[in-house]
Amino acid sequence: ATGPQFPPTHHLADQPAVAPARDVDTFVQEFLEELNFGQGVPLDRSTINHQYLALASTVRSYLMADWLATAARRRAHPAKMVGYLSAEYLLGRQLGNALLNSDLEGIVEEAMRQLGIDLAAVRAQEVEPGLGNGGLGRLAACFVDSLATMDVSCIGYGIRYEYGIFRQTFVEGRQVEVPDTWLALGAPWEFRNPERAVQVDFGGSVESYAGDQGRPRRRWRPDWNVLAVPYNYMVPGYHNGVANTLRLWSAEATRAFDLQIFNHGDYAEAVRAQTFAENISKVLYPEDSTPQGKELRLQQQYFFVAASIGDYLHGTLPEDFDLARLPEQIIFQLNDTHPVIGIPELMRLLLDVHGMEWDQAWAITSRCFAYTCHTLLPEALEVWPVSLVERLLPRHMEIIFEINDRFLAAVRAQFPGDDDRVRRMSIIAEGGDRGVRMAHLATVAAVRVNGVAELHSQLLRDKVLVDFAQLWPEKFTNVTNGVTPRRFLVSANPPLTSLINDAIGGGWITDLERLRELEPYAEDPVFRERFRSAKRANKDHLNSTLLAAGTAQLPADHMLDVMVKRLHEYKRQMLKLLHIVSTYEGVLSGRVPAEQVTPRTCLFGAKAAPGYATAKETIYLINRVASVINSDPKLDGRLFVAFPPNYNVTLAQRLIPAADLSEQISLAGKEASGTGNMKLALNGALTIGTDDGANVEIRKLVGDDNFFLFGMREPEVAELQSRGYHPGEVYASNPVLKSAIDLIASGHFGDRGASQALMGDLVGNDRFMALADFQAYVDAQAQVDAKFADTEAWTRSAILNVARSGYFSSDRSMRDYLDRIWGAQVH
Ligand code: 73E
Repeated sequence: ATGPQFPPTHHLADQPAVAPARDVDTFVQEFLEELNFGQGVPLDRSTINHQYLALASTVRSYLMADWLATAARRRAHPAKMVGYLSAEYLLGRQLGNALLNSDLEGIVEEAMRQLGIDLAAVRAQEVEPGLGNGGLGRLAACFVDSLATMDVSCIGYGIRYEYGIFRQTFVEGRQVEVPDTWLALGAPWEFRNPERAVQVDFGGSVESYAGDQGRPRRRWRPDWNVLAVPYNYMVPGYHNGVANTLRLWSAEATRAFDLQIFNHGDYAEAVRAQTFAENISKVLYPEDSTPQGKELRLQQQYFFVAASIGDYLHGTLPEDFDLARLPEQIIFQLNDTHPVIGIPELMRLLLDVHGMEWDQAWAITSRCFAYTCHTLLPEALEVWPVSLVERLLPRHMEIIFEINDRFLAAVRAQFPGDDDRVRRMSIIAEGGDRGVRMAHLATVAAVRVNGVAELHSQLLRDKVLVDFAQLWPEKFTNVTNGVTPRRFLVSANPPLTSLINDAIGGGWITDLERLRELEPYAEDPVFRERFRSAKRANKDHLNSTLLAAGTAQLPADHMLDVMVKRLHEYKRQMLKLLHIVSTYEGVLSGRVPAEQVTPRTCLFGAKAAPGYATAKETIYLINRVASVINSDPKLDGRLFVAFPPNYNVTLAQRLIPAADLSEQISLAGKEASGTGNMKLALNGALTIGTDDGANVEIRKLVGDDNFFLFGMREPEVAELQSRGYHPGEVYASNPVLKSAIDLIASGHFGDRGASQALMGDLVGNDRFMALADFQAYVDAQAQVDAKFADTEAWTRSAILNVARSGYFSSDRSMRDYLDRIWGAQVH
């Protein structure tokens, strides 16, 4: 048997946990105890790190009673639970969030003041757990926050990467990646629980044997395994006494590590084998939206999903649970295709471990999963080579083939003679290298398939998964993404939060649509002035952060124009750069007098996947353009380009509240949703954006007067693509564009070779049609400038952006998942 074995639990008398008293004196005492007995130092010898670890442990002990009580309550009143399966959780710092949600901020500030401890410095000591790449991982973190705040029974399952997303540094303008050693100085938020470790098997072969009444059955004979050790994190709800669990798995060698090929009873080899096992959770793959097809990546996926499903079935459910009722107890939400191998895994457990027949196992499995797709880029869809799956997970490959056979039989029955349709829909991509199309497997098994914004869900139905939508129209639905207002407004933006609270009270924090009540204040000149002063305070705060990081300061009177997101061609950082360079070139050539340039600071934040050459060249170019523009006196200080390194959640929380303009300029039809767009609008930035992803919904809600729309719409993009797109013609026919590109290619910003190569690719290929949208973008930026010149009009629009962004709370997203997908009940 490969199922995990748990030691017996001894049921002692129920003893509710008691939290320490919520007063400053008690907190000081608890903190000093943690410092002395937990860290082993007296206050006067303690470093900032000691203080951070002690403070985190103290805050954690206040949350502990909630955590235990929530778990006990859920055991006593079992409701359908959400098992959120995600390979990434981009959590951001924990201390601030724990203080906010537990309402301990005031007590802690006073306690630290009394002890003479610099709370800001202590908070800055925390290294955020960067266990994700970008939007997909941050979305998972927002969702678990909202579920805790809404008191929905949820466990988040994922991977405790020893190294999260790399730390980005710039060396002479080029991105250099540094390993993220987030665990090095201590990990005060996690609870390791080795007793609930789950063995995860790999490799080997499958054999037949005679089961009950001589029935032929199959069984997996794996040839190596690792131990998945859970680390539990609390997920506190906002001011509601709830704390859910996030369970992240770490790979360790099993005690009797029997990887035969590595271990021949030789001690040194055995130790090496241990390292081999630990490799599985060693590092987060740093590619966002481009699967690497690496064996280790598939190992990671199976590792965390097998551990999670095993943990739920054999560790969380009561021992005598009737698995026929599994779909009433749990819904596993698949965050993209990364956890989709969980589908054949549940089938395997039901068939091979629990002895069910296929039809019964499938009836259960096909009601336990729902699938969220996050992309439209064909190259982002995961396809695993059949040969690899066969080698690593032979029994799963058999099960996938069987699922496919039965599925294709149903397709043939519905569409007789339509062989082409059968080929298109098959889970197995045929041809030289056969592959498993994970999105197809997910769609076949899931109760629901959702996209992440209205346009994206529409395109899924009409294009990417059109055959499936014809077969099962009722399976397809939309849930537009959202963001947690606790982290991205209350915590990140105290000046705006208190302004809002003064105007409409605090109910909006858990009911974000109530921000609508701010609408009338857009007409109040006193409120507008206070709104501007909140923005200024946020800019000052951002400046102090940039100063500490050794990055250039932002001039106070500039428009702060931000583009923060992963570096990807489809997001079109190059389009923004072309606008910057054309503004500069206009001044250089005398076409535009410097005094007509609106004072702006264009701020970029972006990591490039380490293997993504074009993205890295773009970063290098942005940095070179920045250094020339920032020091050219001809611009009269009116245009600055800032590119602080290592954009992450912590920096996002500083930057977003300070922004005036939000750049959301992806090629229409490519950005599934975006969530930075929501955070920026919610913090009062106006958007300049294409009709893409959630921009469509933002514009509808905030109104055309408060949004700068430009560029081709998705159908026009498709039309141009099919007609044949020739960027060289656009280049030749637009003199402003041509001058900007020529200036770059001339080597004006250094490294002529690199510049020419990048511009050559742009003029020759331009896969994401930046040139086609250039003029429309420049025109829209002129409208931005005109509006910014009218301070009162701009502020009015900014306030309306805040007031009308309540829809983008992840609380609303969670309600939509509950209504449209999970059918689970709140409470
Ligand atoms: O549009 C975003 C979306 O807002 C999309 O690109 C992103 O997910 C966000 C949340 O829904 C996304 N990330 C990935 N695919 N889509 C991805 C794929 C592979 C590895 C890591 C991330």
